[in-house]
Amino acid sequence: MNFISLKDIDSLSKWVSEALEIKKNPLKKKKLGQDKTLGLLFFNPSLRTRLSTQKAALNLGMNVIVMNFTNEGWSLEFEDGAVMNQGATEHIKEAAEVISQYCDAIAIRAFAELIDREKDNSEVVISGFLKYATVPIINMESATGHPLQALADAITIEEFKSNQRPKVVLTWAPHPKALPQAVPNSFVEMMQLQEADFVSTHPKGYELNPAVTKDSKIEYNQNKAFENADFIYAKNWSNYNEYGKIKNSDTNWTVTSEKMKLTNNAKFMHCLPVRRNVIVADEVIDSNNSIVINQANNRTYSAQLVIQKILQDGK
Ligand code: AN0
Ligand code: CP
Repeated sequence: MNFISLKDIDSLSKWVSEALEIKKNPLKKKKLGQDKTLGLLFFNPSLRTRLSTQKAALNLGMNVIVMNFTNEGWSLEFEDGAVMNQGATEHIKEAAEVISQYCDAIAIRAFAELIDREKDNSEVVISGFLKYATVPIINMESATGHPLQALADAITIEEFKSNQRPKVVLTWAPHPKALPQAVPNSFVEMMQLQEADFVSTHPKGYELNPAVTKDSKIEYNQNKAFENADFIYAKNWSNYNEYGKIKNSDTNWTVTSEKMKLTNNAKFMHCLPVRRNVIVADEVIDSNNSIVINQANNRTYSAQLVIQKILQDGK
């Protein structure tokens, strides 16, 4: 069993209730992972993913080893048949097989490079590990998705919703750096599995990959989208059509308390890290309606559920 995308979840509602059970008693399966090792490989920075996934594995009694490829570790070649006379020192073929001997599962973070859309869509790093590793692979944010985040978001919405069909709004907001589409992609895919009135709002031209959004609703007028919302989920992403470009930095898209007044007293969500007073005004993220800290807490239980399923699968 691998956990690569939302497609690996057979029933979201079942997974959410299982995660909420884990949350009630996180140490219940402390023996399940005894003498097993989880490897965490980072090709990009992290705070929550690194610590919550590690915490989840520890709750299951596992050992955890972490490797940063950002400034430690050899630079890897992913192309089969490459003549390796350039920068890369080691081929994914050896690297993945070797790491598989040390670990019972491998979790990987490898962001989109935002240069070549086809290359990012082909998920070079995750695909390389899937091809050559001999143990289960977990996605800790790849080029096109962040399913552990989306699962934590689903758990959080379940905990905070006050009606069976909440209005959930994904809103784009400005950011000074070009960011991947992974988080909004997985959020949209997760919302498509939920009973909800789901709307995305973003400037024209900021459409995500249509293969992801399919027929999900888009409202280009942010104020209109916010009307009667129960949840506002803010996130920046760079342009998908003009791939990786910043085409808009309009600060009118920042989530302010003025805009939150249009909602049905909505909860404010963001995956974090967030740029205050760029994505969201202090007054919103510091308000009682902000559930970003609860959301980050649920990262532990989404990871723990996934690791638990992988351990049980291997028995
Ligand atoms: C990353 C992103 O937008 O994909 C990670 C979010 C979890 N964010 C930044 O790089 C700021
Ligand atoms: N939300 C999230 O994945 O945070 P980190 O990038 O800090 O891991």
